[in-house]
Amino acid sequence: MTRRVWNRGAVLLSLILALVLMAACGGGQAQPTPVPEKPETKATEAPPTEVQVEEPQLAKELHIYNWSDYIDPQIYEDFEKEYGVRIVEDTFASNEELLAKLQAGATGYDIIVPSDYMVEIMINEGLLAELDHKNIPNLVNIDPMFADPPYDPGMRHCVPYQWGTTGIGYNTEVFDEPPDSWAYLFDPELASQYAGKFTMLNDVRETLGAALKYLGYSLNTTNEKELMEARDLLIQQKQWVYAYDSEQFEDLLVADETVMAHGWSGDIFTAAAEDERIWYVIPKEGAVIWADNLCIPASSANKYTAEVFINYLLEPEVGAKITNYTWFASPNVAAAEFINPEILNEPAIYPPPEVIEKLEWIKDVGEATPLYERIWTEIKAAGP
Ligand code: N2P
Repeated sequence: MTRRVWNRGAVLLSLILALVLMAACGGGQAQPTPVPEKPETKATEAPPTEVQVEEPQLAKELHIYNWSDYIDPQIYEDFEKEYGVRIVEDTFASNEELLAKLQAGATGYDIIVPSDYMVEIMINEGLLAELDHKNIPNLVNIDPMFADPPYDPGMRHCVPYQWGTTGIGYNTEVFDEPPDSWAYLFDPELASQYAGKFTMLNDVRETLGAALKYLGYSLNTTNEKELMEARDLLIQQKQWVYAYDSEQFEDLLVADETVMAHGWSGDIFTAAAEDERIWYVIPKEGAVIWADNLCIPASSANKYTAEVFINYLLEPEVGAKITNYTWFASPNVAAAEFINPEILNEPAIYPPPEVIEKLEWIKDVGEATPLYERIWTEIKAAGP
């Protein structure tokens, strides 16, 4: 639909300007300057310009590139029923996979879900569109704590979707005490006891990050010596690792293939919801805190529809539906009253301030990125 906006506004504006000028020049005294009722138009001149404003139409389909198991599929169906837009989902397993896809020129995606540090990288590479906030009035529902993230000030490009931590999922029947230290995964004496029985995330920053934390370093270090130490530790650990996996680690725990998993809070808690033997712990040395975000690639042809969908996801009930399915924490404050209290009151999902203090955000390591990548490739290629 095309809405025509005639230039009545312009006429009104000139009238107001004229009146303001009159008042200013005449010190309040009325001046006899005639104000034309409408601009004179000479016969040869073009008629007053029309401003044409495109009223956006909804696309028929929206393509979302998401992490696996990261939304209640019912939400896609409800959105289609309400808006007539079919959602097509494709999944990725790491931020680096998502970045590589976009860098390779993939253009079919309308919504992507990168984590914090990757948002910053993507903004710098010009891969993200700027959001039109007036199409997303439900932004008011975002917790002020998440509304001005350092990686995307003022949410200019993205809207926080879910947040959580990266820790250790485990089978409570196998452990007398919770494995609340990275030592369970890295100390040769401890880790060897669980040989072939634990997984590590298939993720350069997360897995190097866990090793760095165990060694007492920042998981954003650019110090080559520290990074080499972490590399050696991971190569040593490899003999006890069942698999590097970011999509099935929770299922492997439930299936008794493993007894421990380096993994994301919500994924472990969804497993715990179906198998009471499973639980999750944030290692005492500290761990990763992260937030994933809904962003629109600069290449999307359906930006308006993507914004309408993002706004829909921010509805309080819909926001709660997401968290009630994923068991990750929600940045949507208005959703809280609809969130399962078991989730809301779980300190391992919404950690208390003293735990949050020990957590570290992954940051873009800039020029050290190729070094991280090289180390990761070396680890993956190492025997056994
Ligand atoms: C969902 C994975 C969450 C991604 N299965 C953590 N950034």
